[in-house]
Amino acid sequence: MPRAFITGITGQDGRHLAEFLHGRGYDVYGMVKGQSNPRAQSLVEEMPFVEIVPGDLADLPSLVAALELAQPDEVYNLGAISFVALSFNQAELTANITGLGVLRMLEAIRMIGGTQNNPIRFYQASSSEMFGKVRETPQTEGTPFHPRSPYGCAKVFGHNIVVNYRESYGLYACSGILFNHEGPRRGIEFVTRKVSNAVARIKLGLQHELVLGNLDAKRDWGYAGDYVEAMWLMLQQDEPDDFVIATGETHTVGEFIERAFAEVGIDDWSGYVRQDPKFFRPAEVDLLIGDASKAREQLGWEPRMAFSELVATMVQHDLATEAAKAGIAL
Ligand code: F7E
Repeated sequence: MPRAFITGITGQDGRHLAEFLHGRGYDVYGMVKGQSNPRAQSLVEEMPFVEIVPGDLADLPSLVAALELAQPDEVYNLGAISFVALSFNQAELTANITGLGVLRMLEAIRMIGGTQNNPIRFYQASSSEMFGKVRETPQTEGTPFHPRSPYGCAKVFGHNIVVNYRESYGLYACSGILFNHEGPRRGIEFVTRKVSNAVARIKLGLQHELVLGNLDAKRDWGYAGDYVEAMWLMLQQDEPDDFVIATGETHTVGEFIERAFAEVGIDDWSGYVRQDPKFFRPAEVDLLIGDASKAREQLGWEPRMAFSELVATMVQHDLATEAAKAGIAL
């Protein structure tokens, strides 16, 4: 059985990827940091097939030990401080984990290596946040980077060091430049899930207001379940390369809100939404829209879930979950 090692396994993408790889017959190892990590406990309950391995992206020896234990064929580095807003407050931590963590993982792979005929293949979770103040629209693999947050800066470092290790040491290392990808497993701090959850609670009478920041920012939102397949496809090619993964459609935060309220039959949502400067960022990424032609042509990858279905799926999931928690029959 092929063996996969995933950092960030307790996050949205980690869980989707673990499920996907398990379905393809992989033995799945997931790196979890810290002592008595509650997210690890819930992962074990949700996905008992995952073998938990201790390790921390801030600690190179722990990464070497984790790889020695897992003996993977494929390593997926999804671990990061991934919340852009937080990265402004914890810039050094973000640089260390989201940026230097990639370097440490690559070094650990060089040390363990895998066999010469079967070297470890490495996937890095690069991000559309690297494009930041975009230099061209839509963004492709060739678009210059102009990050707008400590998170974006750290991801640029991670991306460049992957290219450098590929060119310097011949590692099979790929970066997926993933645009925003969402779903019911998205953390509540991200705007889509914050909105879907609040809309569900407002519909159920459990909440009366939704407080947000910038409603004009535009994002290319896809479904996380579709995007993990692209990660895997990148590691099945003859040669390692980097790929943009996106839907090619962009929507404002305001449009997401509108669609989410419409899903529960509320057409005039203005009375429920308030803006607060505390949710605005020191520097914003105004517009993202990706061109995934290379992934379509070379990987045969396509996004399956459209924007309206994504919003509906998230709202319906949150309606069911919030109603069950509150003992409300739908
Ligand atoms: O913000 C605006 C906010 O936090 C989206 C991460 O997965 O995707 C994600 O980064 C937009 C921004 O995601 C609120 O200003 C308005 O313009 O959901 P988000 P993100 O920053 O785009 C990329 C590809 C990654 O790599 C990241 O790891 O929504 N916005 N009001 C708000 N955002 C939040 N979170 N909360 C608000 O109240």
